[in-house]
Amino acid sequence: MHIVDSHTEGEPTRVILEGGPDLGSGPLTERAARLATEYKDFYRSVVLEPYGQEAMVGALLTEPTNPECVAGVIYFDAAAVIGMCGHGTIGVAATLAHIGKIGIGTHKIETPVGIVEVTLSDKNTITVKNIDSYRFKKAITLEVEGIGKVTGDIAYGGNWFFMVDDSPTPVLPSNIRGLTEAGIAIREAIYAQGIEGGNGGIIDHIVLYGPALTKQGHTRNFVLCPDDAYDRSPCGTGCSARLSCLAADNRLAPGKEIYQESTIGSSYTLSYEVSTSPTAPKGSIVPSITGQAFITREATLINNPNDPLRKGIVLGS
Ligand code: PYC
Repeated sequence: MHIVDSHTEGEPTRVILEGGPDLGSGPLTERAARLATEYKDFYRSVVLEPYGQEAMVGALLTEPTNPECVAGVIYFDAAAVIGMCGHGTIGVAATLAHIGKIGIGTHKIETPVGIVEVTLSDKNTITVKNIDSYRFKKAITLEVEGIGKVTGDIAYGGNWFFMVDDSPTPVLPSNIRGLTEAGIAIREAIYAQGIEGGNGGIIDHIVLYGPALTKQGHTRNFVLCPDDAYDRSPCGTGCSARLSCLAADNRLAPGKEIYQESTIGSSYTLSYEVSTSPTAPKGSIVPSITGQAFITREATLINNPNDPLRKGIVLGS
């Protein structure tokens, strides 16, 4: 399998250029559902150790159904096939530039949740114009074991997020374990209390916010992903969901830029426009996320049928 690895603001992406499963030529939602149900061992093996690494998101390139798009892509982590991935899209754009498929300028990429736009200012600096994003519910209070009451918004940015403005534990790089435990406890409370996103959407990403550690930063975030790894970048879909909440609360004007810090101190530049789509939910915005990706590896991934760990290291199952 031909792969290109990159990191976007510290968060790894592995793009499968060739050698992935044949998911047919139907809509990307169908292909993503097939990957999720029929090829779970395959996609997990790509990102789990020993072939992958912690926090890695995979991006399976596929033919787009829309001829205006330069590529179709389906994202996954070690736990699930996910709808969209902001850092992954920046990584995919850098990868497509690396292999000479796209150049400086704006290009469209098809994902299972819609078409996104990428603009390459140079081969590393990329802006993603994401799909329509919106806040679904404001100020939901949960009783969380070991923490107590936690209040957050439910918002959509290509994945479903529960976003807590005042993290119950400091958002500091020295507190990854405490943040991870708090994120998992909040996610368990969400599931236990039957809380969902729109149309039964599974809220599988948790974001905790704390004060920025730099002068230009708006806030610093900690993002727990479905595989329990934290996002080293500020999380593109999480930032999209966040922008929709800031817009809904009149805390940020359209077009105004802010800098979102990640837990490790990398950042994205964010802004939004009000969505004009007649089919978008009320209050939807179109987020823009700018960050940098760097290619780290181009390789052939060899999955040896005799390797007892070819499906990846899975502890506790
Ligand atoms: O950047 O949207 C993102 C993302 C989702 C999961 C990991 N990164």
